[in-house]
Amino acid sequence: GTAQIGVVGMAVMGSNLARNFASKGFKTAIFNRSYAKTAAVLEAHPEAEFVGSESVEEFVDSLEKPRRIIMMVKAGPATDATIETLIPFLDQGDIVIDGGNTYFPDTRRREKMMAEKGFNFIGCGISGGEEGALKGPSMMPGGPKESYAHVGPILEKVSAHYDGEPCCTWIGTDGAGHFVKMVHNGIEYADMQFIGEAYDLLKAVGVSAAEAADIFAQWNTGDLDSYLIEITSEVLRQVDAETGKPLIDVIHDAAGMKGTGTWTVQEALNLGVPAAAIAESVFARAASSAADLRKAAQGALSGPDGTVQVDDKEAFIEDVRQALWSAKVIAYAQGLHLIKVAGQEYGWDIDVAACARIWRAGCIIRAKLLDRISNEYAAGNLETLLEAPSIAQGLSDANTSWRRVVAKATEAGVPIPGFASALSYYDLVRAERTNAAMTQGLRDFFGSHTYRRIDKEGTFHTNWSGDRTESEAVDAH
Ligand code: NBP
Repeated sequence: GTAQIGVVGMAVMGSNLARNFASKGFKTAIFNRSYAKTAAVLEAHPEAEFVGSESVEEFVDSLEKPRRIIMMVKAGPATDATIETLIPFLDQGDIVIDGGNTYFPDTRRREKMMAEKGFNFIGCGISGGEEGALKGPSMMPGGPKESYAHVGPILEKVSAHYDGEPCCTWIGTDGAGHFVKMVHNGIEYADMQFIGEAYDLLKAVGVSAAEAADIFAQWNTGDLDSYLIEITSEVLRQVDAETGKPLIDVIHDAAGMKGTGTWTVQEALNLGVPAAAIAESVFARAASSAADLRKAAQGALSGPDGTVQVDDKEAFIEDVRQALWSAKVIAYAQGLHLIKVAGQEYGWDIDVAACARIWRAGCIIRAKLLDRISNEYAAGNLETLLEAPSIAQGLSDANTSWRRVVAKATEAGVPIPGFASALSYYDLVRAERTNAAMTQGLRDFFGSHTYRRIDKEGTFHTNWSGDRTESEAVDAH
């Protein structure tokens, strides 16, 4: 065969990605389980150098060796089924890439299975939706490093670019790429939750949707410059044709989700990584959709009506901007910390700076801040983003504003689970001493779980039910 790359799955993402490959000059083989989609793509895009096949065998044969095949099919069983149909026709050394939103343990399992058969398997997180697939997404490939040399240049060419640098790089072995994509989505949940809280607070001081659209557009010219802030302005400016009201006021306030945010939080819990601001963002969506819970609580609970009283409205709006920036930084810090810990835990050897670098364009969380974050990680071996000098300084400068916003919102009864959780994290991780001493004391009291002391080595237990003397415990529970 002569095609340089093959795409399996001609739904929205696959067809756009295939067009992207073709537009960059790659002869592209295309295939879909049911031929109708392939035929439709061939017909709609005569300009593209496609090789369409009706059978898997024909498709695999149309590719030059070692083959490069990227699957863009539904995550889960459909991906396993697609791999199974490819296997009989593959040769040793061929490379199969899964570009779907796959849960990373599945990628680890598939990579192992494929390696045992002599095939290379790459799990590649792809962000940017339909437009990204067509014009340049952010790509997060993980798998055998040697095989990246063969596919990397092609992926880098079709990926988004930031200052001429591709938003695609080898992330790490087996599931690393899909893990990083998962955390990207977790951060995306937090980003969006914070934007929602910021808008709620603007409304609470009497800002209209149209005014808020201008405010977000203004914020987008500064430190908050990002895709999500930009489209927030667009959403706020939209007027509903039917009612003449701002569209935002007629959209049902129950948020959907597809699972990647939940996976991020589950993984944070598995690894014991504090990522509460991201978790609050997932829980906020769950709360929004818990109709029965909300109805029952609305009927029973009282409190302030959500109006924020301020003397200086402009100053408060600036405070909200600072709070939004600060909370956003915390979500990035939590997500990147999760990536760092997972990289150690799973032996992925992840370069955190590179993750931030390839998120600068193409993906949903693309933001000016990511350039600074990637530079900070590249400059020093950071345990947390929060210790980076420019970040710590920024948070310090914004701190009074952030606290004022949390206090005002709390007084007024405006729910701000994201802003408040992010601020608690800030105070928790910088505290010299946490309240965990109490937890340890209580655990020792009711369960003889023992504790350590600040002034000497060893594990201790107090005889709470007897004479209350302390003894050194031999066997820590
Ligand atoms: P879908 O997720 O809707 O999947 C449709 C494709 O999967 C079709 O090609 C379909 O073939 C194929 N397929 C199914 Br369903 N079951 C199959 C099976 N048992 N065997 C073989 N093929 C099967 O497509 P999409 O929205 O283009 O997304 C593709 C992937 O990209 C997904 O994993 C998605 O999560 C991921 N992704 C999506 C976005 C986005 O913004 N939409 C962004 C980033 C990543 P058929 O035509 O024969 O039914």
